[in-house]
Amino acid sequence: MNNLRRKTLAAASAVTLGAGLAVTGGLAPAAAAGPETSYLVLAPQGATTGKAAARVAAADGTVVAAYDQIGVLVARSTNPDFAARVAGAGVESVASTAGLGTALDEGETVEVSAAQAAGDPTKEPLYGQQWDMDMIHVPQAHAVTTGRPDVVVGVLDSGISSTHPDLATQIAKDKSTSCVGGVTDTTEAAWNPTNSDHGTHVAGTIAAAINGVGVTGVAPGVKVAAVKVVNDDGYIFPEAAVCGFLWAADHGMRLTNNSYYIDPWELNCRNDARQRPVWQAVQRAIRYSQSKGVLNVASAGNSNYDLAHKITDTGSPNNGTPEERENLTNACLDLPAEAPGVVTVAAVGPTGAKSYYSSYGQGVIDVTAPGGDTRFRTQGARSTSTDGILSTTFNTVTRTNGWGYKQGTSMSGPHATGVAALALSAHPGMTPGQLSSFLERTATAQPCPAGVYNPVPLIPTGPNAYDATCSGGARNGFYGAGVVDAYTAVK
Ligand SMILES: [Ca+2]
Ligand SMILES: [Ca+2]
Repeated sequence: MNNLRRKTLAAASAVTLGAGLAVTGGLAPAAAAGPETSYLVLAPQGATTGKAAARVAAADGTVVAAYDQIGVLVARSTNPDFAARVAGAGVESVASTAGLGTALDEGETVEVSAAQAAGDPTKEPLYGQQWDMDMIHVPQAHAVTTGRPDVVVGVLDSGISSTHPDLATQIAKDKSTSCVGGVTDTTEAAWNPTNSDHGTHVAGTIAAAINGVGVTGVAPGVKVAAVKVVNDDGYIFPEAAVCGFLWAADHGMRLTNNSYYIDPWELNCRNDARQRPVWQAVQRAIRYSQSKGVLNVASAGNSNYDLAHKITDTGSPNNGTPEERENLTNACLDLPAEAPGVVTVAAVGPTGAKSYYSSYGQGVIDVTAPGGDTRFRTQGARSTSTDGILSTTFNTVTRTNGWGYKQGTSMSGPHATGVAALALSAHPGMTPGQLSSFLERTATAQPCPAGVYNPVPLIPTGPNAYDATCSGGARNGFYGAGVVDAYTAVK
């Protein structure tokens, strides 16, 4: 049902971590060494990782990152029996993350050319194409505040182009890092984009500068930090996400934007033995970040999926052969969107109606925001790029910066994040829970459409492919508490 999210994937060996076979002088070759594999090793909740680290070493593993704050180790080993050998006292659970990488839902970029101009936010040269900013009353908000530079937003994504003329002044370079592989690398090249400009687009929506060039972001007065979690094959692995949440928490960030998914099943089942440790590790990381004052914002997904009624998931894993899993229950969470305390954001198009692709679900969606809808105008027959979201881009082939359109809940999430950043600038001191409630309270409620909703019956995948039914009242499954509003959030 979903062509945006479950697109064809580049062939990828998910865990290619370099030459894994160490030569041990003089001894017989180790029997049956396998490819080097990454593992998450969890100490019991609240325990230190010392015992677990000793078990990793004894099992022919190497600890590449130790997250003592949450009792999680990232280890690598070529020993095929590593998981069995590492289990024991001091280790609550262990799971290989091989195959658990999830492809970034990249989206297509339609580039535009930018003229020069100067002036207030509405006079940015491309502002006339930023319908999204008008919709959430960004100009009115900017008359109050554009945001404070001590509010730093972690963009957990594919990196941010630090040479972009609309972003160069907006990046907290001292707080930016790569987390690919679960290990931090703070060199500027490491957190710049390689094969994807997704993070550059997201960053621009949050904080592109008011500088007479290109576009404006929702909160150009705040700073963004690149926290690169997408590897060069376009995958996000759980260890990278864990690293990203901890990095943001330990570097004073108040918000993170998460326009991605971290499990290949899309719906990660807590009661699945293989996936449970992954869920636990990510859960610990998110809980830790909340304890440090971070509000995490996540995209709902582009599957037009009712997250409140999970029955089957036929598309996953998206880095392997699809298998059908019956009877998924609500114990299966879309991570990080459905982790407790995370602001879950759906998408609307230029009319304010649900974007055809946006996932939904009563009790799951917290708010909605502009994500674009390039199909509604022709009932699905054709794509109209200008109904997408215009932001900053980086052409990974020509290595040049620019501006262009993308659509998706990946684009709506950063609007909500930007509004939260403005709110925090205008009303400092809110806890993550208070900020989340405030974001909902200041949103513009929007009622459910009646009956079966489908703005794109002519879409080539079939007349009913994007059917969806909204349930709920003032707060409902399509729009949550409503469309975020930058002005009511700062006035
Ligand atoms: Ca600009
Ligand atoms: Ca939520």
